[in-house]
Amino acid sequence: MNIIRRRGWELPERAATPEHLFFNRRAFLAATGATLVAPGLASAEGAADTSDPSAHLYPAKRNEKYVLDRAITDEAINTTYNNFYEFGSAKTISRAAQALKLRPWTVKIDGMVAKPFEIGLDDLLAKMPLEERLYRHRCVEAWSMAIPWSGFPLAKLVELAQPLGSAKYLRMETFLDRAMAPGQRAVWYPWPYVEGLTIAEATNELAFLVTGAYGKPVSKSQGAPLRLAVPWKYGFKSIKSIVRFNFTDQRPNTFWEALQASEYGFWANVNPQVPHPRWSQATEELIGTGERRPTLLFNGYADYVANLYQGLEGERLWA
Ligand SMILES: Nc1nc2c(c(=O)[nH]1)N[C@H]1C(S)=C(S)[C@@H](COP(=O)(O)O)O[C@H]1N2
Ligand SMILES: [Mo]
Repeated sequence: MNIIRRRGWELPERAATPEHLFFNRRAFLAATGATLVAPGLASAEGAADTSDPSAHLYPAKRNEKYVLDRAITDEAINTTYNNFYEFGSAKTISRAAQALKLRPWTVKIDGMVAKPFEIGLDDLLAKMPLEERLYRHRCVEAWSMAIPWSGFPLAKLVELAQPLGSAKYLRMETFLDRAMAPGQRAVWYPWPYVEGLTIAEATNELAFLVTGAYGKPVSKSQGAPLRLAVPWKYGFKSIKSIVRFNFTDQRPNTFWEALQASEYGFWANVNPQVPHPRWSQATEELIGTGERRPTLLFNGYADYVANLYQGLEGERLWA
C-alpha cells in the first residue's frame, strides 16, 4: 500500500490492523480509490449541515459526570478517519458518506414491546433529554479517540418502547439502501449492519444514543442522524445510522460476528489482557496525537459496567 499518501494522523499498517484484513485485496482496491480526493476537501465536509432541522438543538448542555483522561480528538480528524463500511472499507469514506440522506428519517421500534410503532427522528428528538458527554472511543483495531457526543441515554428509548418482560436483547439495524450506499453493493457482507445488546447493557447509564457531536448535529461520516455509543465495548458495537430497534429473546447475530465469529464476538468488551487473534490489545494509538497509551479494562468504564457481567464469566466477554 506504499502508493497511498497518508496524512499525519493515519497509522502505518503495522500499528493498526483493520477488521477487514480478512478481505484485504478488496480493501486495498477501495483504499486506493478513496485517496483520489483533493487535499483540503475532507475538513470542509466535516462541517455542520446548516439545513439540518435539528441544528437549533445544539450545543446541548454538557453532563460533567463523564470526564476524560486525555484531550478531545480534533473534529477534522474524527469526521474524516472513520469506519463506515456502507460507504467503503477504507478510513477515508467521509466524502462518499455525504450521499447519506438524513430526512425523512424514520425509526421503527418493534418486536417484544407493548405496541410496535414508527417515529420520525425529529419527533423522537423532541421527546428526549439531550445532553453532551465526553466519551472515549476504542476501535478493535487498537486506535482510539475522545469525542464530545450529544444525544440521550439509550435507556430513555427503551422506556419509550415499553419492552415486554420476555425481551432479553435489543437488536439494532442500520439502513439498507444500495443506491445511496455503494458499500452495500458488496455482496460478501451481511447487510444491513446489525448490532445488539442485552437489555441490562442497553439500560446501563453509559449506553448513549448519539445525535450530535462537537456542538452540532452529528456528521454523516460519524453515523448521522442516530448512532450508538457504548464506550466500554470495541467500536464496532457502536452501530451507525440506526433505523430499527427490535426487542427480542434471541441473541442477535451481529454484522461482524456473522462475518468472522472467531475474531468478533457478541460481547466485545475492551480488555488489554485479551489479544485479538491477530494483534495485541495492550496499547492503543490516540489518533491525531502520535501517542500510544496502555488500554484500560472496559476502556476505563469498569466502575459503570463490570457488574453487568457477574455470573457471565463462562461467556466470551472480551472479543
Ligand atoms: N453501520 C455501521 N456502523 C458502524 C460501522 C460500520 O461500518 N457501519 N463501523 C463500526 C466501527 S468498526 C467503528 S470503530 C465505529 C467507528 O465510528 P467513527 O467513524 O465515528 O469513529 O463505528 C462502528 N459502527
Ligand atoms: Mo472499529
